[in-house]
Parts: sequence; C-alpha cells; structure tokens
Amino acid sequence: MAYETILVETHGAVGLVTLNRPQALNALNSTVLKELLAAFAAFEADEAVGAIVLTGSEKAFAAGADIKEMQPLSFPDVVTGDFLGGWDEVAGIRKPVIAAVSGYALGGGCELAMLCDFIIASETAKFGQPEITLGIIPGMGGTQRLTRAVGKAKAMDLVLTGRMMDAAEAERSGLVARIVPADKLVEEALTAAAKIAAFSRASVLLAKESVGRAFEVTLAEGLRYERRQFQSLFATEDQKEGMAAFVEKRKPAFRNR
Ligand code: CO8
Repeated sequence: MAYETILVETHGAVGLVTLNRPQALNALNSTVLKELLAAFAAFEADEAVGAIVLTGSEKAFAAGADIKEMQPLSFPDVVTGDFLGGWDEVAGIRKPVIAAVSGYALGGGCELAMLCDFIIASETAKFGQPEITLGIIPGMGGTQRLTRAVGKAKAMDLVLTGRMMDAAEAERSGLVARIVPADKLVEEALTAAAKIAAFSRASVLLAKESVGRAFEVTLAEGLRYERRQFQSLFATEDQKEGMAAFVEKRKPAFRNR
C-alpha cells in the first residue's frame, strides 16, 4: 500500500513506521490516523513481525493534532464524528510498540507516544501538552495517561501551563524509559524491538497485556490475571525450550509454539 504521510519498512522481525509530514512537523491529521492504523494492522497480521517502532523526524516526533484541520470544526462536527475517537485503536495493537522520540512531542504527539508501550527518547526530545494555549484541553489521553505516568503534580503543571519538559525531566518523571544520543535513536529503538521480537511471541503478548491490565483493574484482580497468564504459558513448547536452554547453558530457540 502506498502511503502519503508515513514511511513503512521492516528490519528483520521489526516493523518501522516513520511519521512523514515534515512541512507540518508531523502534525497528526485524519490521513495520518488512517494510514497509521493500516500500517499497524498489516504488522499485526504479519507473523514475521514481532514488534514495532514508531518514530518521527529529528526535529519533531509530532507537534500535535493538526491545528489547521481542527480550526474550522464546530461542536456538532466534533461530537457527531467523534473527532479523535479512532486514535484509541492504537492502544489496541497487541504487538509491542516502541515510540522513538526526537524533537517535539506535543499535544497529540505526546499522547501518541504515550499510546505506545514505552518511549525511548533522544537527548533533544521535548514533551508537552500545550492545548491550553489554544483554548482547548488534551483529547487523546493527556489528562489520563500522562497523569498515570508522571503523577498529579507534574501532570497538572504541564496541562495547566502548557510548558514543555526536556528529555531528562521526562525520564526523571517516569514518562520516558531511556534516553539515547540523537544520532542513535532509531538504531537503539530497533535493537530493543529486535530483542523483544526474538522472545516467545505468546510470552511477549501476554506480558504486554498483563502490564496494561495494571492500569485497568484493582491490584487483586491484576495479580490474579497475571498469575493465570503466567500459568498458561506452561502449556507452550517455548516454556519447555526456554527453561531447558537455561539448564543446558545454551541459547533458547523459540518457535512460537
Ligand atoms: N498543526 C498544524 N501545523 C503545525 C503544527 C500543528 N500542531 N505544528 C507546527 N505546524 C506547522 C506550522 O504551522 C508551520 O507551517 P508553515 O510553515 O506552513 O507556517 C510548520 O509546521 C513549522 O512550524 P513552526 O514554523 O511553528 O516551527 P518552529 O520551529 O518555529 O516551532 C513548535 C515549533 C514550537 C512546535 C510550533 O510549531 C508549535 O507551537 N506548534 C504547535 C504545537 C501545539 O500547540 N500542539 C498542540 C496541538 S492541539 C492537540 O494536539 C490536541 C490534541 C488532541 C488529540 C490529538 C489527536 C491526534
């Protein structure tokens, strides 16, 4: 499929999606959403792909929702069309998605990074929820996922003042998993994704699902869910192989069985 706003490649067992609207600092419009969901769906369906990396440019991961697309919209337009509702589908991707963020990740850009499973940031990354400066508020998780990631104090600060935080502050606050040099960003993210893709697929999918569960249910429910998923993996050949390889002091050869 030919895309207009994204670039799609595979690197071994890793799918790489690059946001590609340089003229608008990768602002997210309805075409980006449609194309991103199509690319992710293709990677979900491709058995050879075990993990996905989503990145932008050196200057911007994404500078937010497309303000020029939003400007003329009225209340009935956004409500009846459930404007931005489709972005939640990104969170439904079962394979792990790593956001590799360089430059601006603002508004919807920060929210898109948070829809991924974890964020690897370059030293130049800048995160923020500047919607308040436009007379609106975050609409794709900025008041919810950001608060869960960094806590109330920092989330209130960012959402109410619209200020940006740099990569070091974002890592300190728990938004970012690791910081890497700018010229190594995509390489490091691809390496992390390749590592994940080499593990047993069932354990990877259930690990992602179980961590996600921590944000949805009570601790008791989450622990029970985790234990059942853990126990179910003893039905796989890969569990036998993983443990046999440890005992025999060799590398496991997972076959996704
Ligand atoms: N939408 C549309 N166009 C944009 C956006 C955007 N969010 N951001 C930048 N651009 C365009 C600029 O208009 C400019 O285009 P042109 O050359 O035609 O004038 C081009 O990109 C380059 O931008 P700048 O000249 O402004 O570049 P600077 O380096 O001077 O500044 C900034 C970079 C600081 C990032 C600046 O562009 C900026 O402040 N951008 C807007 C950031 C913002 O407010 N983002 C939040 C948008 S609202 C939002 O995201 C709502 C979230 C709800 C859910 C979203 C789901 C997708």
